Amino acid sequence: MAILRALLFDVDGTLADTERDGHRVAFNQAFHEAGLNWEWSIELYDDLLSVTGGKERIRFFIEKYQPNFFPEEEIDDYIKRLHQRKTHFYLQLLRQGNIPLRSGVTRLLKEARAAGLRLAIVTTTTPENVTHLIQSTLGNKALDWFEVIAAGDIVPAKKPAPDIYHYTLEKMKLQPEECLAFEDSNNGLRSALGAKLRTIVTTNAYTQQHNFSDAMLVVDRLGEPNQAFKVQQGHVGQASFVDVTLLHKLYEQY
Ligand code: XBP
Ligand code: MG
Repeated sequence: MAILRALLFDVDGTLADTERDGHRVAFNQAFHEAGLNWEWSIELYDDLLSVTGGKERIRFFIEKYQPNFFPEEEIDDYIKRLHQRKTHFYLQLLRQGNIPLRSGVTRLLKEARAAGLRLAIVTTTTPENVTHLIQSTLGNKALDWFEVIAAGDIVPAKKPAPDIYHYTLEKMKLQPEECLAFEDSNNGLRSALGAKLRTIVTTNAYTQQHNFSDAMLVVDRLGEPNQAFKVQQGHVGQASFVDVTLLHKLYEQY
């Protein structure tokens, strides 16, 4: 029988609420700098989030909302350069320390380490975004907590494709039944399920209406002893926040 050996974490929306006040703002800063009059509002961004990956999201936006936009250079190069500036602005926001980790994340990571569970990051975001977020919230040494940081263009097909999870499992030499995945969105859940992973979803403002019917547990946050989660799906017994004991229980029941 398999035992639980590792926890695999998505980043955007799961470790931190990075989208509305982080990525979205950085995209707008890059557009402004490039002299474009594009403005991604909070509402519009909801639609744009249906596509994962920043470069892919810009392309989707142009095709859907700016069909007559033709830059002087090759469109791929244009998007790439614009996205590099977006990353620059996003890293600046992270350095300012304005993007905290979500409720319960730091505690659960520490508990998992103490319990000997292996950890990895599995995300579509650019690698520097991950390292800066971890360093700015948990400190430089915390990068070593993660055995694998699978991020960005390391696999060509981004979530909801399962490729990034397959890549991580292969690197860690683990079977899907030995892991739990943590996600916040339908695209993320589909990616994890595609790799046959049992998945816990923590919803956020952008994703609370998504379909999570095949998740093992759906809560509005991991929570803390003094900050209970709201359960939308799954059986938690008396628990009011996600800790390693609850993870083992869910893992065995599911
Ligand atoms: C997250 C994303 C990311 C960010 C932007 O999806 O889609 O692309 O919005 O990051 P998930 P980059 O949480 O499912 O991994 O601009 O660096 O691509
Ligand atoms: Mg996410």
